[in-house]
Order: sequence, then structure tokens, then C-alpha cells
Amino acid sequence: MGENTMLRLLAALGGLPAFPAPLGVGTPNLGNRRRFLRRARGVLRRRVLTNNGPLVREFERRVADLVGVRHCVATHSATAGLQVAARALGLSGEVVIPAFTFIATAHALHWQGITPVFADIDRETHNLDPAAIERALSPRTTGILGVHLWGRPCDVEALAALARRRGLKLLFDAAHALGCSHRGRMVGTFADAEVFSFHATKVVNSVEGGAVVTNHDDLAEEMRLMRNFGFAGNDRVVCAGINGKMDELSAAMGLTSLESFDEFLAVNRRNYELYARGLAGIPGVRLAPYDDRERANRHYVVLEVDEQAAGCGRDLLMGALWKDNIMARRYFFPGCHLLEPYRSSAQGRVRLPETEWLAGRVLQLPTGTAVRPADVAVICDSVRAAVVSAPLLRRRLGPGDIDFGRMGAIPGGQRNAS
Ligand code: T4K
Repeated sequence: MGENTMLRLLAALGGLPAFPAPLGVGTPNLGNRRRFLRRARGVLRRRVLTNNGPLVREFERRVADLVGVRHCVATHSATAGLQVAARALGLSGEVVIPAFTFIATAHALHWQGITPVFADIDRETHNLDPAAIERALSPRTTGILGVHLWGRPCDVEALAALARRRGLKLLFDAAHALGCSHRGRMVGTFADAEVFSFHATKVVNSVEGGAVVTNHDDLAEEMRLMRNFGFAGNDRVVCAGINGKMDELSAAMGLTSLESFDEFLAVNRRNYELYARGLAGIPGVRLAPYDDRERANRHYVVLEVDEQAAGCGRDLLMGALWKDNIMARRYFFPGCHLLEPYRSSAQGRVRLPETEWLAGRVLQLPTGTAVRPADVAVICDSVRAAVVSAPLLRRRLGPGDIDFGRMGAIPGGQRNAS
């Protein structure tokens, strides 16, 4: 770091917060408001609010075309999509998953009476380590549920080969990975089924929403039945389904959001590059990279903090940023195996050194259309100031000063996003 760098006085050390109101990770991208409202008016005019309406069907076609798959089954969340997919694939007994993921990946299985068995990850890719999966297999294993964390595809070839060799089903949680590719092939085309999230915080959103994509005709048909109580006709129920449907207003938002996908991708790329430049040279912090040869949505800006080199650990840095109204997150701390109900089960005793190592040092920074170039510069300044002032921060900011578990970090005071 150059000695002449002017440092801002952090709010944690008595300065003013860098932002007057909290700036969060996951502030929704909004598409064209007029088009959304036009679609919403159409929904009201038709009085078809849900149950496989025309906008849901259009949304499914658009997602299937984008990914390049035969079928897309829209659901009201990725969690519901994972449940429906797991059941339609016939998963039971044990399924191997990473613990370094959002808790929904595990819960979706647990709710089906399936035991998620946690395998360790690779600290470079943040994704499942195929050798660790192998060690986690048992005679009760029926499948592997991989996660393309941060939109970076997991080792799809190794996982597919392992699944084939052991006669296991392969399902991918692609919640983060819309529009991402691996070796030029789109995520969504690699497993028996893959599940996207269109939650408000995702790159493309339908407020709440998800979708399962597959190239298998029978599987798609089964999942369509399952997301609609199992109804195959007015009075005919052919399986135990749930209500997993996407509604028309969500589809209106999803379609509008999809129309702006290219713009969102460009903003995320711009922000990522600004972060890379702005953080360069700060000791002990490194951005998790995206492969420039591939398509990536760059919707997660993931910082890795090396406490020894930075002089401050991830949590101290996060505390300083929160005081500056930069609501960075520590997804997915501490790892699913250390959260209930898994923590109190045999799964809580499993040793996952790579997962725990990584969960202790990653931090996600705000991006998306709510984050302007000038904001990125301010955030980078705060990170730099925190690292430079680490010894002082350690004395001023005790572990009890910030409640990281605080819910709803973004209250009504959040800035308007474009
Ligand atoms: N698999 C993976 C790997 C996932 O990451 C997820 C979800 C799933 C499966 C399940 O997908 P869904 O069933 O949700 O479709 C958020 C999201 O709720 C969750 O969808 C997402 N992953 C996860 C990574 O992040 P929280 O608990 O952090 O949400 P929350 O309420 O703290 O919001 C995050 C930030 O976004 C805050 O800074 C506030 C801001 N925000 C949020 C909402 C909802 C807004 O500004 N406006 C909003 O409307 O989980």
C-alpha cells in the first residue's frame, strides 16, 4: 500500500459512516418498472393469478431457452424446486452434499426424510471435493447434490463420473448460477436436474421463485405433477404432491427481470472489476476469481481474508464495515453441519476442516444495480482503512460490539436502488 494513500476515518474509530443508510448484499435488481406494471395489470385483467398461467409458462420457456434445456418447471422457490426434484428423482436414505452452502440445500432433503451427509470442499473452488464425496458414500447413499457456489460450477465431470460409477442420481443446486457456463456449456445441462433460485436477492428475481431444469421428459412431467398436489386432472390425483407453484405476479417480475439480464451482468462485471482494482495491494485480502473464459454472472463478490497477513480477521473487518453501513455478509458461516438440526445429530460431529477454514474467512461485498462505481470505491477505501488500522480496531471493536446475528440488517432506511 502506498504511503501517501489518504485514509478515511472509519466510523468504528470515530468517523462518520461511509454511507448514510445501510447498503446490503442482495439488494434486489429491478428491471423496467413500466413493463412490470403492464404485465401486472394484465394479470389482474385476466384474473388468472396462479395455477400454471400464461406468464409462468412464458417464464419457463424463456429460462429453458436461456439455459438450453428441454424443460423448465417453475416453482415458488428454489427450496421447493429442490424438494420436488429430490422426490421425483427418487432420492432417499442418504444424499451427499456440501456443508458450505445455504441451509436450504440441506433442509430440502431433511424435509423429505433424507439424511444430508456433509462432505468437505476444495478451498480453492469452494465447491465439493470429489475425493471427500467418495469418503462420505455409504450403502444408504442414493445421490449427490452438488452446489455451484457463487455461480462457479462445481467439478461436474468428476461428480458425473462418480455418480455413474456408483449408480447414484446427480442433482445440482444452481441457485447462484443462472447464466453461468462450464467449458462453454451452460449450467443447467449437467445433471439429471438442476435448480435455480429467483429469490429477490438473486441476479434475476421473481420476488420469490425457483425453477428446476432437466432434459428428461418423464422427470419433467413428474415434477409438474408434484408441484401441483399431484393433480393430473380435475378429480385425478396420481402422486403425493405439494403446492410448489410459481404465481403470475412472480412470473411478471421474473420475465421483466430476465429482459434486463444483460444489463445486470454488465453492472456486476463492472463492479467486480472495480473491486479487483480497488482492493489490489491490500495485504491479506483476495477476491475469489471468476474464470474469464466462461460466462459468469459475478453476482457474489467474495473476499477471502487472511488474518495473519491482513492483521485483522474476517469478523473484525466485517464489524468495521457494518459500522460504516456496509452490510457485508459472511455466507455461509458456520457451515450447515454446525446449524440445527444437523448440529445435534451425528452430522454435527463430522470433521470438515476445509469448510470450517473457509467459513472463517470469507466475506461477501455488495454488488448489483444498487451499487454504483462510487460506492465500490468507498467500500474499497473502508476495507483498506480497516486493514491499515487493524491494531487500533482490535482495541476499539470488541466481539460484543456488533451483533452479526441481527436479522433484517436492511431496515426501511435502505437507499432506493435503480
Ligand atoms: N441454495 C443456495 C445455494 C442458496 O443460496 C439459496 C438461497 C437457496 C438454495 C434457496 O433459494 P430460495 O428458496 O430462497 O429461492 C438470502 C436469501 O433469502 C436466499 O434466497 C439466498 N440463498 C441467501 C444466500 O441469501 P438471507 O437470510 O441472507 O436473506 P436476508 O433477508 O438477510 O437478505 C439478504 C440481503 O438482501 C439483506 O441485506 C437485505 C437485502 N434484501 C433482501 C430482500 C429479501 C433487500 O434489500 N430486499 C429484499 O426484498 O438469505
